Amino acid sequence: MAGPSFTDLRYDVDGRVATISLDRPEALNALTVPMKESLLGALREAGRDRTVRAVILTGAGRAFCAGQDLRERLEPDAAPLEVEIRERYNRIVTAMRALPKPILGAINGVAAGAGASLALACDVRIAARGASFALAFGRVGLIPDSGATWLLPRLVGSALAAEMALAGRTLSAADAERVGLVGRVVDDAELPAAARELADRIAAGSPTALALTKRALQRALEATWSESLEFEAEAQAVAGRTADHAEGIRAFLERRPPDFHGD
Ligand code: T3D
Repeated sequence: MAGPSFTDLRYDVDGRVATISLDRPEALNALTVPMKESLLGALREAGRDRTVRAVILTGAGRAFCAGQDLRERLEPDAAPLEVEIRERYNRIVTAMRALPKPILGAINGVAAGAGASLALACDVRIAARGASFALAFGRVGLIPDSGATWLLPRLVGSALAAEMALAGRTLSAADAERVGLVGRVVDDAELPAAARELADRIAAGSPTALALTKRALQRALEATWSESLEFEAEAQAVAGRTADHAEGIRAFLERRPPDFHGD
C-alpha cells in the first residue's frame, strides 16, 4: 500500500513491513536537505503506524546512498556543517536507533560517506553482491560522522575501522560478510526478495519483544556485564507480562506458529 508521499523518498507499507527507499538514483541517492527531512518523516511514520513491525531501508537504482549531496554543500545558503550534522544527520541516526522496530538495511549498491553511516545504524544488514562500503569522508577533507566513528569499530573492530577511516579502504560486499558487517550477501537481483523474506521473519516476532531486544542489544554495546544482566531481567519482566508471551507458549504446545498481536 502506498503511504504518505515524501520528496526523493518512497515509503510503502505491505503487510507488517514498511520499506523506505532513498529515491534520487541519478545522484546515487546523495542526501539533500529535503531528502533528509523526508527520511526523518518516514521514520516517524513507521514508528507511529502500529501495523508496521519491521522496516527495510534501501536505495533506488544502483546505489544505496552516496552520502551528503556535495553539490548542495556549495550552495550559498547551505547550513554550516555542524548545524547540518546536529540538526539532520544526528537526528536521523538517533531516530533509527530509537525506533522501537527493527530496521533491516538492504544494501543494494555503494554506501558511501553518510550513506555508509546510515547502513551502520541499521539493526540488521544484508547486501547485494555488487554493494560496497566506503567512508569516503576523507577524500573530501572531512571526518566520518553520523555515528560512524562510534558504530564502525564496534561492528568490524578498531583496526579495520581505522583503515577504512584513515586510508579510505573500501569494503566489498564479500569483505563485509567476512568481517560480520552484513549477515548475508545475495545476488543483486535477489536482494529485494531476500530482504523481504528476512523482514517478514523479523516482523512475525512479538512487537514488545522486538523493541526490547533492539534496546538490549544497543545498551550492551555500552553497558557492563552486570548492567546487561539487570536490563535483561527488567525487560524480560515486561515481555513476560504480554499476551504475546502467553500466545507463544500456547502456540508451542499446540505445535503451530504463534500469532502475535503486540498486546
Ligand atoms: O552536510 C555535510 O556536508 C556534512 C555531512 C557529510 C557527510 C558525507 O556524507 S561527506 C561524504 C560525501 N560523499 C562522498 O564523498 C561520495 C562521493 N561519491 C563518490 O565517491 C562516487 O560517486 C561513488 C564512489 C559513491 C560512486 O562512484 P561511481 O563511479 O559509481 O559513480 P559517479 O560517476 O561518481 O556518480 C554518478 C553520479 O552521481 C554523478 O553525477 P553525474 O556526473 O552523472 O551527473 C555524481 O556526480 C553523482 N554523485 C555521486 N555521489 C554524489 C553525487 N552527487 C552529489 N553528491 C554526492 N555525494
